[in-house]
Amino acid sequence: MNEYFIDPKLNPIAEKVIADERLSFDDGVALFASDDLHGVGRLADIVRRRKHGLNTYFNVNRHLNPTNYCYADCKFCGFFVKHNQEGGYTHNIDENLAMARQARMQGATELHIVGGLNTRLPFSYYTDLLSTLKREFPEMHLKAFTMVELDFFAKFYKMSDEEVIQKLHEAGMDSCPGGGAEIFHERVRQQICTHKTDAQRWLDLAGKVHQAGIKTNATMLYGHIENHEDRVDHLVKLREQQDKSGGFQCFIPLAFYPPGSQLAYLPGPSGIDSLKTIAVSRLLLDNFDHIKAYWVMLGKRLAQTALHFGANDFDGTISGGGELMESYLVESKSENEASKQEIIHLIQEAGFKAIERDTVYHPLREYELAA
Ligand code: V47
Repeated sequence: MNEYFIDPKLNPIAEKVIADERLSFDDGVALFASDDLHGVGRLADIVRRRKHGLNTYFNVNRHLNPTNYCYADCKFCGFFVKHNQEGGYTHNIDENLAMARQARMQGATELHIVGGLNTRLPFSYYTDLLSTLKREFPEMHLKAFTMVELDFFAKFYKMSDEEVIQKLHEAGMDSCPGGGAEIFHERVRQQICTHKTDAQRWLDLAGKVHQAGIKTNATMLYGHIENHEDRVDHLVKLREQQDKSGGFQCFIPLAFYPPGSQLAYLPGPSGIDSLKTIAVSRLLLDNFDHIKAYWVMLGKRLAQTALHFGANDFDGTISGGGELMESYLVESKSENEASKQEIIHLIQEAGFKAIERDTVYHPLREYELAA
């Protein structure tokens, strides 16, 4: 034990954290290897409080998943369907509009729009979707399409990246979600998502989107076949890209949920692993403002605990659901619907101040700590 009350092996890392110095790849591996969960968490909490104090953000949002047809065949995904299989759907514009209208009536300020890589839709489907949503709900932020979808659009519809970004932006795309990053290491990608955008392309595209003045998020899917070094490699690659292009707002570690996927035989990450992963992410990603505890995948109780392990964002209410999200329901369906009041309560009960935000982190309403 020592002045930080942590495993002495973590002392050199603690010194760096206190001095606000950048941690190395090896520091990341050592943090993952440590059995001192509290120690790792306390270091992450120092950084979290330095950046945000007690502020903890959430928004009111809904997911729209326009189609689940996808050619990519990712082994971890329980959402996609191939064109020759049953259970596929593509929502027409009116169906998407009806879901958006319902979300707006429930106070949503954001639509999070992602779907499969559908080879039977014209590009105009996506631009029409965005422009119709924007026309009907100009005040709603459209957080739409991952780097994997942008890559698919450029290749499949034979456009330059810049053209794709410009056309979608003009149609109403305000920012991009962080999905599709999975684990960047090629050995892992070859096994879990071999047909998908590779790491360098994902990072380059994020850079191009940032260059166009558009914010994006970043994710990491953990708890499947990757090892700790792969996770640290992923985080360091994101940190390097952020140094270059600076447009990532938030990092979201995504806990792998095996049921329904081709990797259903795997156990998925434990709660301890999830808390440690959130903490190490907070510590390594010194140039990311926000770390999200995505309650849909963590479950509400663990997400609440994660606020003490470096996370400062709870994601949103996700009112009305979304088919992709429902493919990784960690808790029962009712448990997976959160009212705004419930999120505020979860944040306040954990000892933090709840702040409703818009997608780009402007505070909309603050809820003081309960007396
Ligand atoms: O890219 C797919 C992951 C991602 C599973 O940007 C799975 O604010 C766990 O990116 N178990 C999509 N994860 C979700 C996503 C996201 C979520 C919330 C907020 C934001 C944001 C982004 O979900 C996919 C993939 O990595 N995923 N299948 C699964 N079985």
